[in-house]
Amino acid sequence: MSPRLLAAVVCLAACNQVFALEPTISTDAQTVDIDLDNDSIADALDNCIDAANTSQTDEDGDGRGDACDNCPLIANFDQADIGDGDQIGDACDPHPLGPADCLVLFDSFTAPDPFAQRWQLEPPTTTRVTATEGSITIDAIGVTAGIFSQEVSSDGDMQVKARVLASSISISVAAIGRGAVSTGYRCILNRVASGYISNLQIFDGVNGAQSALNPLVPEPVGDHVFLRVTSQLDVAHVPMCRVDYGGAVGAGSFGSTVQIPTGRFGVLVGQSSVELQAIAVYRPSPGTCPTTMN
Ligand SMILES: [Ca+2]
Ligand SMILES: [Ca+2]
Ligand SMILES: [Ca+2]
Ligand SMILES: [Ca+2]
Repeated sequence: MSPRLLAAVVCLAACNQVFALEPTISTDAQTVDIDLDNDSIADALDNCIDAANTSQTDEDGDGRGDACDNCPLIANFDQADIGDGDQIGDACDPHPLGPADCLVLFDSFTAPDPFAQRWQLEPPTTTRVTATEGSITIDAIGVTAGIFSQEVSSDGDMQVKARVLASSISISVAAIGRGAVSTGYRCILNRVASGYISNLQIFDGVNGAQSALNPLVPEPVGDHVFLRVTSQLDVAHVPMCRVDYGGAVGAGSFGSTVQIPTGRFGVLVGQSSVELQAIAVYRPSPGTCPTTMN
């Protein structure tokens, strides 16, 4: 064997070790990191393969990222949208059998900075609202305080995921007009200091507080509540309220037609401290849905 050939054989045996090279000769497609939406998350790991979402946030923990989840606040693993095919999942669709709806506002409060652009404080000068990464805390011990959206719809459905921090609570999900918060309508969840839900009230600017909705079975409340107010198009704008807490659900509708406000939706808290984790607002969809704020 010539000296040159001997050197080549030795190198073939040892060069990979000398240069710490890995034997990576493969063009197999399975070894290539495909990233269709170019968000730096490989499709094999991406919870939205066709929507750029580097943050991968998944508010409801159902494996679908918020950016592509057809119900971002409700775990719906099957993503079923059988009723009307409007891309709003059956589990959260204000009108699951039609007409079509749009998601016009979704905020999981991942960034404090845009908060001031999307939400107004109530009252405007309150210091009881604190925006942090991932949540909004409303400290309303001794006062009433809250947040309201910019105008997003003249009719719609608001869904709120919250965590109660204090033992007593009055939390409202509301749709209001441009004027005072007494306009429009509210669904009010009351909880007494013993830690039991007392009732779910409805309130509108014309009739004031109405009787409690369907009686709620008293039971200890978990840390989390899910509140929802819906204006039902199919029954002449009679709003509905719904609350899910622990293992129980309370729901009911207003007794009469309520004047539809101009389109701000919000949350008011009284005598309690509440952490808002995410809010979604839907509206009926004549035409193209706007870009969602999130
Ligand atoms: Ca993605
Ligand atoms: Ca999800
Ligand atoms: Ca979902
Ligand atoms: Ca739907």
